[in-house]
Amino acid sequence: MKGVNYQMLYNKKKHFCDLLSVKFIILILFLTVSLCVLFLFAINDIAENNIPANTHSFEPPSINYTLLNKLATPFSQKNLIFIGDVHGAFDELLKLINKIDYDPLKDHLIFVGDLVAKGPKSIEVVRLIRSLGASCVRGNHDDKVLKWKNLLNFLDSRKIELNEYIKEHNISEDIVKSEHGLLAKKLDVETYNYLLSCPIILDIPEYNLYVVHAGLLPDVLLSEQDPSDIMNMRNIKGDGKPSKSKNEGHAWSKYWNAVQEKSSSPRTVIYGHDASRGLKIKPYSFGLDSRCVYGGELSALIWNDNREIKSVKCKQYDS
Ligand SMILES: [Mn+2]
Repeated sequence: MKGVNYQMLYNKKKHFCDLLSVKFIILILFLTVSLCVLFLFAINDIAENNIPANTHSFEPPSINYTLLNKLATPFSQKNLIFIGDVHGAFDELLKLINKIDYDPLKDHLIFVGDLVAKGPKSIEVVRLIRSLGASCVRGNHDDKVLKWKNLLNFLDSRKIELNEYIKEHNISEDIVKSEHGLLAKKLDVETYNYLLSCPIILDIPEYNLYVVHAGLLPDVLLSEQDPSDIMNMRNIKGDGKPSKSKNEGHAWSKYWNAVQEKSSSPRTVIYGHDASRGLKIKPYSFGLDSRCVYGGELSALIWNDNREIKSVKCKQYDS
């Protein structure tokens, strides 16, 4: 009898051990699967937010954009007034708005981008033009501030300090004090959303117009052009590629005009960005950056029969 009892005890113990090892294997499997899922989530997060690898020349992660918007009909039926690169020159913008006798019931303002940076009152400029219901396109400096704000929002949501992030990614500490980073810190939600809403290209079909910050390639479909090029180009090189520099190739507007002259449905581009070339009026392109922030002028193009230009003098805020 004792033997049988031992046998039963042994069987129970064996059964118990088997049960334990099954539970143990299930636990290990569960932990492994959980870790895999967490790892996949982390990878996905990093990919989505495009967190950069260790770098000293830091560019914040990219941000969403709208490539092309059409100007809504109620606005396109008003008098259209295009304004060049403001770059935070708030006082000069007020003077210009006064000089053109802006009437919100009759006129619609359209900004060619680079509302912010270099000048003293960037946030005030964006708040003002938002309150006026103006249209805009995204400039290269607006884009930099948006990228920073996007990064700050991301860090905020993860409760990570910017300094901590900078150290972790081995990024130079000067980056924290960059102008665009500091402006991003001051952007409130409404101002951020307004800047974010400015498309890369504004299409005004009623007048066969495109508005962009820097330029367009004449022989490439709009949907296939690089937003960064549209916000940065000055020239087109011999190989047909755009360039930020005006020292290689020729002004993009030269090629644009040549192509439009032969076109049965020519399009005119209104743009800014090229302060070094200043106000540049051609049959199918209007360059409106008249160097306000460098002590030049802030200019408005009134889209009447005379294509009238009105300008105000600016203080020098940058050199
Ligand atoms: Mn620019």
